[in-house]
Amino acid sequence: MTRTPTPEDKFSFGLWTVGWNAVDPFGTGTRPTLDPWEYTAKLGEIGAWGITFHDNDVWDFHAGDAEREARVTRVKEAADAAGLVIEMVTTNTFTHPVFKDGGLTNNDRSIRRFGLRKILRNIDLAAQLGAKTFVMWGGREGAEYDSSKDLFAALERYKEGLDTVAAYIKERGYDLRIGLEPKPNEPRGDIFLPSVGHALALIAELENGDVVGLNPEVGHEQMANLNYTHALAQGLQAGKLFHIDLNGQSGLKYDQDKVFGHGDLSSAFFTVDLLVNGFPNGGPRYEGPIHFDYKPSRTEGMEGVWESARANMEMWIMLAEKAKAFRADPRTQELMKAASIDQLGQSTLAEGESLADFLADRSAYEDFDADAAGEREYHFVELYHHAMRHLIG
Ligand SMILES: [Mn+2]
Repeated sequence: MTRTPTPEDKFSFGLWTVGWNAVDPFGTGTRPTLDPWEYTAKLGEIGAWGITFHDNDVWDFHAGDAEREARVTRVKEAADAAGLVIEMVTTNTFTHPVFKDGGLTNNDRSIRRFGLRKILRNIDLAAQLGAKTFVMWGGREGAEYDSSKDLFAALERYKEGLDTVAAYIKERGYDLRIGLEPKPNEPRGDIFLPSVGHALALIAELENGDVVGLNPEVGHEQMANLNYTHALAQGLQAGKLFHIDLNGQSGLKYDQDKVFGHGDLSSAFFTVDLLVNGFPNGGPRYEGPIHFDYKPSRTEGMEGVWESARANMEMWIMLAEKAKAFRADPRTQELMKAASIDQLGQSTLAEGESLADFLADRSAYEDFDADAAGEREYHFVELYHHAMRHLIG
């Protein structure tokens, strides 16, 4: 490890990440399953700052109130003992067969009402445990067959469900915000809200959208062949980047959930560059947890589980150091200037310039030498290559 993680790094892990026993559609588990408080204690030992969980990572779907309470208490005590915060809580509306056609968008109205109640119970728990974010990943909200859904009604029910949860948070006065987690497919053939852009569009239509934002995941955007750093930027621009899920993905495949940076390393570098250094011309910043949503590969035993958990944090630390050095380098600043990145921060019309002024400005159009401007240099390749010098030089 380059240096030891500190609480200031705000590294957090889902209990389901290190807790995955590696069952997949083709094989049984390859690792033992520990109790959630054991994973909690160990995450504290390796330097995490926080933990997150789904309801059913801690207690069984069929558990009664007493068992639920007892198991939550044990996790909370383990977190307190290890100095960990519980920064996010989320609901499992995907494992039990009742949710095979989704929770909020299930064709069966009684299942939608059940799903919504399951979510609201966890809102109370999240607030009680001091979590600030409530992630909603609608993994089963979708379809395999286009004939199976009234798509308009499904999107209306999605809105209704989200608005109901958001209204509940506001009515109770909880200091909690919802983070929607887009994903294009898997486990459904097509999942609703497949990308950050789709989620932002639906959030804009909500009555209580002020407490609803995003939890974008690296692999989920990359599975749709989209640029994760661009997704974060648009979330920030909309004031909606409430939480992040970092992991690694190697191109257009199944959801690999590899260690952060183990996949598209240069994309991970620019993700960290944005999160650590911010936009070059200033703008909104992400101040939330550095949350890892990865899975230790099925080939790994328990030693590999903890090696891979540490690898996520070390990857962040290494990339953050390199990203800071890259931006602080005078040569980088010179190349950014040569690329006119500073000009992109200036408004296209001048302050107070009217449309009439703009139309009267002959230098903007009539006298503008487009051929000469078309010959200008940007040095974008050299600037990117300079980043690579910092990354691997
Ligand atoms: Mn994933």
